[in-house]
Amino acid sequence: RISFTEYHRYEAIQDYLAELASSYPDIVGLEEIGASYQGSAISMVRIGAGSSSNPTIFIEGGIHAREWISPAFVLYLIQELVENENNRNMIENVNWLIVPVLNPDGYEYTHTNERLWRKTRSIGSICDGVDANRNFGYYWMEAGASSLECAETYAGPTAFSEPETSHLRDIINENLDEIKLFISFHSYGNYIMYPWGYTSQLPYDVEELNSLAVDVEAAIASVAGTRYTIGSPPQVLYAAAGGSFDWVKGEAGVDMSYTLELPGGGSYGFDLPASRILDVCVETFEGVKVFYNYVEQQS
Ligand code: 0X9
Ligand code: ZN
Repeated sequence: RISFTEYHRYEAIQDYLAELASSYPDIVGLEEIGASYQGSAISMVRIGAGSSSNPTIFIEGGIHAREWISPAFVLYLIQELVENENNRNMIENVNWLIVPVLNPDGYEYTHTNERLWRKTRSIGSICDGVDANRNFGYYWMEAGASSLECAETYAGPTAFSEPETSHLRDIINENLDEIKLFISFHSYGNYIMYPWGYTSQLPYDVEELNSLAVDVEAAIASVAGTRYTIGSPPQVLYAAAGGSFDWVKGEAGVDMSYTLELPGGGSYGFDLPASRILDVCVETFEGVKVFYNYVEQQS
């Protein structure tokens, strides 16, 4: 088991996932999608208690190193899916592919060296690290991304220069037939965003993306009154190309693709106090149930 009263180091997260896979071999699979730049295994959990051809929801956490509530929530989601009997339908009717920490090198660096590190840890010529959420190859570098190595939003020397983003691309491509919905978890600011990040133009199916987001927002708000803002990144935040969710929709063709910015707190917004983890997890899980219901009803 793992606690939700503190944030965990990468090794503890990996140990928890291994323990879960060995305790529930019939419903939990643990795979390595590849190695990070520094050689850590990037894990993906496969959860399902129904047919392997069931529709699948893909969850990405921890792409940005300092946004600790993202992996924390994703681990809570995993625990609820696997260990809470009341959620059995959620794994009988839908399969889940979940990467809790896409950027483990950066995540560890925020624990050991620099709490507010955002990027990967690939070595550069002047500065290290690439913003993994500017590194995906769909209108790469078109907006809101920097070509300067030292910038916080450095998009990298080329699209998919980072092993972390190229592994995510490959594992999504390998499971494309089943993936019906994608969510990337970030913090902070309470936003439910859908594509496009790279342009202020809206996708052809914006009405469907928006109406599901409205239902998710209402479900989250119903728990403790936490409100989210809904829209595309240029509408509600800023334009930015190279995000995973744009690539997932535009290139991989998974139409229902979202980015959630979970609530902030602490001194910098990214350092939500550990005492707040569980409340955020409980309300956010209600939102994920709505995403689940949508996918289940489509099938
Ligand atoms: O800038 C980002 O990548 C996200 N915000 S954060 O504060 N978590 O860094 C916003 C992502 C929205 N998606 C894109 N614009 N691609
Ligand atoms: Zn982020």
